[in-house]
Amino acid sequence: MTERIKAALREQQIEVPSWAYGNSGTRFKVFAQPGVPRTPQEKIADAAQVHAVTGIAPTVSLHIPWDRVDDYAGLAKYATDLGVRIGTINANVFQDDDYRLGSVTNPDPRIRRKALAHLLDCVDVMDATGSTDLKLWFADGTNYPGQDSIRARQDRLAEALDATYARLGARQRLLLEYKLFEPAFYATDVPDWGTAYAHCLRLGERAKVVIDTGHHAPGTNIEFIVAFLLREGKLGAFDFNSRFYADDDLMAGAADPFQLFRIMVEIVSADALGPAGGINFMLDQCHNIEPKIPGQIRSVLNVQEATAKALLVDAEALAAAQAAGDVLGAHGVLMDAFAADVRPLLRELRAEQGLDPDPMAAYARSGYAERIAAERVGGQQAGWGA
Ligand code: LRH
Ligand code: MN
Repeated sequence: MTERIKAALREQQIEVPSWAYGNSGTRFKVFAQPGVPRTPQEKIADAAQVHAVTGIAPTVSLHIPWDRVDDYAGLAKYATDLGVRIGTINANVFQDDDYRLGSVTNPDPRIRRKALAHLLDCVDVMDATGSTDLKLWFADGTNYPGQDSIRARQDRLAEALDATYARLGARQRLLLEYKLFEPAFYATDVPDWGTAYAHCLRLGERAKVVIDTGHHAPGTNIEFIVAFLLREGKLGAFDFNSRFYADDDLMAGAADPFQLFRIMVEIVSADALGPAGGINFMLDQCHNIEPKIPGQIRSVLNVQEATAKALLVDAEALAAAQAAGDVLGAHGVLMDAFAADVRPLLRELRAEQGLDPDPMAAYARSGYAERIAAERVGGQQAGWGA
């Protein structure tokens, strides 16, 4: 049992977002922090620290233009020299004045062409970095009933998705992310998993859905969506974070560790944890007030702990209780696994991998935080540039 669990955990890979290392906040305030990166290279260097102490965060997602450079192949080399790889490329068609009424769904064909051009540019970036995943999240939507035709906007969206999908290389995937609301407050053009799923079905095999755990109405059973999309072979990735209210982008597992566990139970029971499962497990978070690199380390550990607990579920006993209609018995099997303290097992696993059993302590002892605070003086700290 323990060896099986350790073998599965050794395969686990979590992708961290470059933007988590930059300044972030809310409309009320973006708090600057000492040592925050000024360049994509410095963001990647910080992400490499997370992989160095956890051993399970080998890839970094980029966001274009936040991570724009002249030489993307050079940036990919810089990453591999630090022991990590560039992962998913995120397009950004939500921060230009032209996109006030939408990007690919905008009533104005000139603006739609501009937005599509950016999506295609992001595929060029993927060709240069060797990335296989293009992640598309659209802020597109309306604020007032009647503002635009819901149906016409779907036609425009489909047109842009078709053109982007047609541009992809054979090994490349399109990951479509949905979100219930914000920044649109009446109708969002990709508001829920059903809309994303329908577009991905039409597009083809290499179009998959992204589940951002902060993008649902309160009370949504996210593990149901996970189980359903897994069954359809249409789950491509997660944007893990947690929330108490809306798209709070807090640390994964911080607000609701039981939900993260239930999601990983669906992943493990579908044997979709390893790279062969084709699911990209990403973090999508903002460390508005807490130190960013330790925040990322804590988040990676939270996903690892939820996964270890999910791997502890006695699948045989669960199936037997479910088949027998033993409601409390079946529920109890899951709760036993959730109640388990997997931290000793994870410390042992890290020691066996030549890592410090306590990644947070290892990072604190490294002096990296003090070094970057001293070195990174002047220049423009990275942020969302909103
Ligand atoms: C939108 C979102 C999307 C990213 C952005 C950073 O809320 O989840 O995944 O592009 O955050
Ligand atoms: Mn997201």
